[in-house]
Amino acid sequence: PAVYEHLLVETRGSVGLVTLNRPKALNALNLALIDELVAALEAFDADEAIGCIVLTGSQKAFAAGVDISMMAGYSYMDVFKSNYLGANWSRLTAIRKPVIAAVAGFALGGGCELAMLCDFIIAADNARFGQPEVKLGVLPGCGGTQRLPRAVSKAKAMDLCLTGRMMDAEEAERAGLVSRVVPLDALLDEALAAATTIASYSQPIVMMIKEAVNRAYETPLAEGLLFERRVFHSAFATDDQKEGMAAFLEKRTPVFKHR
Ligand code: CO8
Repeated sequence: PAVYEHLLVETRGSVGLVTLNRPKALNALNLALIDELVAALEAFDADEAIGCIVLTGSQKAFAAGVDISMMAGYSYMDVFKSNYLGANWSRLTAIRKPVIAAVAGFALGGGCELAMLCDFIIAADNARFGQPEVKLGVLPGCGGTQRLPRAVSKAKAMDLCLTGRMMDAEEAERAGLVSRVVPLDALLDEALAAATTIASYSQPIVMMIKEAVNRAYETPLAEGLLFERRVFHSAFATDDQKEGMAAFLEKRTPVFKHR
């Protein structure tokens, strides 16, 4: 993998691991870091040998938000004309392989939004989530007001966005924002194990699952169900469906062709 200034990028078998690495600023997201993140995720997305991606930060912070020192001096025209953060954020949502966020420590503002943009979040027991933008005289701008109420309840989303308070890992799990909470020391192993499992399955099928689940957020139920059925039918055009079902009947482990 390429070398980046604000990221550590490595592979662990069939898993691509991206670690946000701006420790002096608690991984605050500046434009250079976000450009690098897009490049690193797109490179793994294009790499045939990679089946799943894990995005993580440090033990102290996943990311404490978009870089405030960068934003402080911007005018309306600066952010409007550059479509500030808009284009890159859209590219991150276009990654087709699953991306797991492994979150320890602070995931605040843009950091919380970045975690929510991933396909699911595994949290360490010291994780803290929040949308503190209100304290800075702005509002969440990278999906917080939209993804948070879809992930938790309206009540919880309003509470977090309006008060700017932080929610700990236990509360985040209860609210449905994170899929599992694990001890801090076990976080990376747990995320890599989940990613390795996903990468052992048929890659096109995994992509279809991601696409179909995401569809649930874009369409009325009837349309989503129709989309799912069409994609389900198309799975029967793959040799991996033949292999997966044959292996079950023969009581052996499947060896998927498209991994
Ligand atoms: N931006 C820039 N620098 C940061 C940020 C940040 N978001 N967060 C932390 N840092 C820096 C601190 O300034 C400090 O630097 P230095 O050592 O040079 O003074 C260093 O990281 C360590 O931080 P602290 O000393 O503050 O560490 P503490 O453990 O005392 O506190 C906190 C940790 C509570 C996380 C605290 O740092 C904090 O409150 N940070 C800011 C959190 C925040 O408000 N995040 C939201 C940012 S706004 C945002 O993300 C909006 C996105 C929408 C943009 C949409 C555009 C269209």
